[in-house]
Amino acid sequence: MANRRTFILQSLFGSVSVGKLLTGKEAHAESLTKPAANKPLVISTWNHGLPANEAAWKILGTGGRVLDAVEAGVKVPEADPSVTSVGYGGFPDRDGKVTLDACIMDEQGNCGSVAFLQHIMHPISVARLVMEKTLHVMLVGDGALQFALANGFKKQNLLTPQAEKAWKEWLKTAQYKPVINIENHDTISMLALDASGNLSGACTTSGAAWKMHGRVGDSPIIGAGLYVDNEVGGACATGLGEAVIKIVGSHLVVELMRQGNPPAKACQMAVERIIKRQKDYKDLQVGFLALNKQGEWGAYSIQSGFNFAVHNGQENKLIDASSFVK
Ligand code: SD4
Repeated sequence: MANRRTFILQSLFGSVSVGKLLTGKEAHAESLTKPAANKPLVISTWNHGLPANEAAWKILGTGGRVLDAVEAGVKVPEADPSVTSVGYGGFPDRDGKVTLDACIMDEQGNCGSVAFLQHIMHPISVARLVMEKTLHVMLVGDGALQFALANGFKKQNLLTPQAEKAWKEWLKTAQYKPVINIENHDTISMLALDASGNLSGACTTSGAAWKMHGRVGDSPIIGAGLYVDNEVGGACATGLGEAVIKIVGSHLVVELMRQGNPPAKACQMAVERIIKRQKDYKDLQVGFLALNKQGEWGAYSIQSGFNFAVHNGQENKLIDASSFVK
């Protein structure tokens, strides 16, 4: 994370909603002045969104299915041991167990999810199989593991020496407090739009580091960590899952876009909903990222420091989200 900020570029789009509350009318007027958005397009959360977008683009940019693109994209940080908030190498819970949450949603509104899954490096692919091969939306814990193993996934130790060392360090005080923008919660959430205007999304995480054993966050909850409606757009979340679940955040952002709000404004309104409800908002981070059917995107977070990666075929760059607390 030390070099996160050195990579950050502020784009024209990113500066649209910086530092002021826009009324619905103003935000709409601003969105009309934006240049025509490109399709296809892929966006994802945090620094690890850059390599994830590259992998997604290989499929999206060559006319592949948008669902395949988002799955391939988020598999990159899932397999990267240096990303300590997703998949292999993710920080464990307070008992030293790496437990993973993931979900995926396609352009037809189909969705699949796994939660509290252990020992499987690619929970996103298990979530996709839940969607495609079962009558259910969500499998958790041992049931999800059995399903994965029955479908050819390999059981692996996901606790890397680095994550184990960090956990043992944490055990010395064993104090649980989510740390804003620090590695203990940096989910990858990805949204993509293909050339013909179809949307899909994926979200995968090891959740909050040092969480209680059995804790599930927003990331595998359809409507909280991710939501895609092919008529309108998609949205996804990062940050403290409990705060996102309480407002069913991603579904809220999509519904706000349905009412005519541009993506950045819809994300901002959802953050303001959290701020209104959570007296302790100064101590927590939540960021929303959204993409509409026209290829317009936007983001907003409670605290500064949330960034996201946008790949439009010409460039793949990191952008700072605007935030409520400057
Ligand atoms: C969770 N929302 O488990 C996830 C963590 C996260 O950025 O998003 N981190 O609460």
